[in-house]
Amino acid sequence: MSGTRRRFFQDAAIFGAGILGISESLQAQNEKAMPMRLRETHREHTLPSAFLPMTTPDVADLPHEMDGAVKVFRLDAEPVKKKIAPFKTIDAWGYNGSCPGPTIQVHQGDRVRVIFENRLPESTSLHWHGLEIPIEQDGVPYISQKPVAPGEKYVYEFTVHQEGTFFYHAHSAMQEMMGQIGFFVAHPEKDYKPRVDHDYGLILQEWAVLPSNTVPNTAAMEFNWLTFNGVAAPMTTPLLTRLGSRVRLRILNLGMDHHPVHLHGHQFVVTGTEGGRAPESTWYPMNTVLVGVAQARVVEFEAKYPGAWMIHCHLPHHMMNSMMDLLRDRQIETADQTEMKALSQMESLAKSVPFEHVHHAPIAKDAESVPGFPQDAFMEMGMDEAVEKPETYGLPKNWSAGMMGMMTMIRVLPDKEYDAILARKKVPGTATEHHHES
Ligand SMILES: [Cu+2]
Repeated sequence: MSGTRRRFFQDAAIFGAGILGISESLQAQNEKAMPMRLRETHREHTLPSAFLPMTTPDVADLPHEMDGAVKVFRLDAEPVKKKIAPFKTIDAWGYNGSCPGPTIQVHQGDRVRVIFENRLPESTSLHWHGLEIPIEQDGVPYISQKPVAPGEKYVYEFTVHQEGTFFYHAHSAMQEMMGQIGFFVAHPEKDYKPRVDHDYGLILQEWAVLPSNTVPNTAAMEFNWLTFNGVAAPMTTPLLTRLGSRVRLRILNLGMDHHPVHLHGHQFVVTGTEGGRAPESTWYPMNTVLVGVAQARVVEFEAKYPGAWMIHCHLPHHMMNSMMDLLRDRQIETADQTEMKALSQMESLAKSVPFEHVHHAPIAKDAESVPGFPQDAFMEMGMDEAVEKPETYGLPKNWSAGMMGMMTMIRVLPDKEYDAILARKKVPGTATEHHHES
């Protein structure tokens, strides 16, 4: 098949049009009308498969060594001090100093060995969620193995014949709620079509941590801290995308609630689940996807519209940070206060945290006379400087006052702005720098 003809078939498939119905001249018009970035993407489709790793913002990848043809990973379960907001650090449990644990990325067909060490004060194990592997690798205490005692090692080894978004976690309920989970992504032997330019992963977790406490209450049914990849907004690192690129988002949930995750300004299709890639005939447009407990949802979309677009759980209580941590026993008082009193209280609290700024949206002159007031007034806290990083460069002043809880943003940036942020990142090739140049 000639190069032109191959591209024609691929483009026709990408546009979802009947191959026989498209003439070469119409195809040429389509290419002319496409933004430059999309045209580049199409060209990449004809190249041999280049590996585009997933980026897990705020969580590192787990490196591996090779032992012959076996990929060898080392995972240590251990307690982790985790800063989930500028004014809140909790005592979580995780792996290799990280909560959630570091992301494991392999390829379909890989032989994988995980040398696991338990540095927790109690027994544990590792379960490979969604993987079709022999029963003795399933990581369930007493059923498929003896629990791994504190100080002990255990070696898991299996061949990954699937592709998709999987995860590892302790197979002990309370340990799961202490944070013992991490991504296990199996990239397909042959690239998915259409290919994407950006691939991001988010792990959804919830925590019940009382004010002045640091240890999550794993038996609680009400949660006051909601995180993406172990941090609450505005500490979540924005996802950078190039205008005109195709984006994949893998969203993984392990907690007590199902989370309806909503994307602003764009429609997406669900291209996969925790079971792997979904056939294209099942894709339909949506912008809110319910990610149930123990599920993964993989969505893809074209980043068509420039801007800083929110992605967040839409449960109202999951779009908040726990003010109780700041206000403690004064919280009830605050709801009954005049504007001046509430404001001065917030300002003095902000200084102790430290925030560099307290945002205060205007209220009506007669606000105090309206039953129900205040609701969200006084609660917004700007902390732009406290959470500043290259990925937040160029956002409007006080942007952080609008970001709380299980929330992050996708920044759709024209090339010049995208490249300017990449240039600000000190160590290229890590964190969210993942654009593949070819
Ligand atoms: Cu939620």
